[in-house]
Amino acid sequence: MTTTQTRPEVDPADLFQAIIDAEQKIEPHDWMPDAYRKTLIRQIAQHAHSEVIGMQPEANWISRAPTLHRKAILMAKVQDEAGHGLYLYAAAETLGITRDEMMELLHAGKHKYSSIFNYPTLSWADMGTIGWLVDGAAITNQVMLQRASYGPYSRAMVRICKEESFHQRQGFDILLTMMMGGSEAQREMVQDAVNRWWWPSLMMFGPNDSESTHTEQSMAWKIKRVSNDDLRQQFIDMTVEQSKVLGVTLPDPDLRWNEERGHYDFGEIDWDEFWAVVKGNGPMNRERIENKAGAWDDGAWVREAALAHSAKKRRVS
Ligand code: FAQ
Repeated sequence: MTTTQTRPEVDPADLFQAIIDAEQKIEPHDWMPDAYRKTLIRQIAQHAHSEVIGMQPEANWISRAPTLHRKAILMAKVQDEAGHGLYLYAAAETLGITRDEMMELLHAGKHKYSSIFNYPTLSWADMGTIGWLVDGAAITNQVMLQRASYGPYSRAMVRICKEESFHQRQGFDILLTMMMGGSEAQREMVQDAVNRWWWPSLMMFGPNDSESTHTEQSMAWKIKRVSNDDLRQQFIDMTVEQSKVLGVTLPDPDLRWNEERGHYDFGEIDWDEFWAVVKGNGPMNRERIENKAGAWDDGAWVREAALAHSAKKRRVS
């Protein structure tokens, strides 16, 4: 004789929370709250756009790299950033948004990208400084994202972090070479670049925790694991020590070790500048978006040809 057993109904919201609590991953076909999906699309798309727009400031120096060796490394780095964009766009697509939609939103100014890429690259020392400070800040933030609760994002971040740490090292190496073996003019160039990039790098971590709209909820969902302020402090503590090895001065007179806190104290960030850049009024915002949208339009025929080719292949097989 068989008995019919009714399984107790599992509330999908409870299952979602149980997966998060158990430190397991949410996967594309799992039920998820709409706000979780929206937050991920916002953050991952913004991150993907940053990687791709971030190619522009460095591409500016590929044709002017001082040696063939440096040129090859810089080209590889810029290509890596395109690859990071691809992993991230693919991760965002698993949440139900298309790549075309993300591009449209970016080009229309409705999607953000990191504030840092709206500053100009004025000398070769900027290439070293971007690697050291910008990739350094990016990796400080991204190490925690490897443990993000959304599986495709977390797995993309594991691959990206491996490459970012190489990027940071190559930047430091450019600066060390200029500082140790360079002329006085080259050392001044490094100091000037560090003066310009230091504060914008600190802004990459986002507003102070008290002003951050998303941190609390994103941490509850285990998308973010560490707050903006804690990551910024971690970055400063690490970077001050590295600046001593390089022999550069960080442009903050309030920077000093606080024995009691066990951290470096630092000066006030210019949040007016940050929000102006985020809202589209930084030195390079217009140019960056114009270049990006122009490249998208110029590449339309490539996308059309690729799609036509794959449609034909499907018909043949
Ligand atoms: N720029 O509530 P929160 C790289 C916005 S990749 C512009 O704290 P959340 C590699 C934020 O979207 C660099 N906007 O936000 C590379 C929100 O506005 P919304 C990119 C910013 O998301 C190196 C509002 O402010 N990395 O560098 C910025 O919890 C070299 C309130 O902020 C990532 O995207 C900003 N800096 O925390 C490539 C990492 N900060 O969206 C080439 C992933 C905040 O409501 C060369 N993202 N906002 O309109 C994250 O970890 C987070 O999204 C944060 C912001 C930490 C960026």
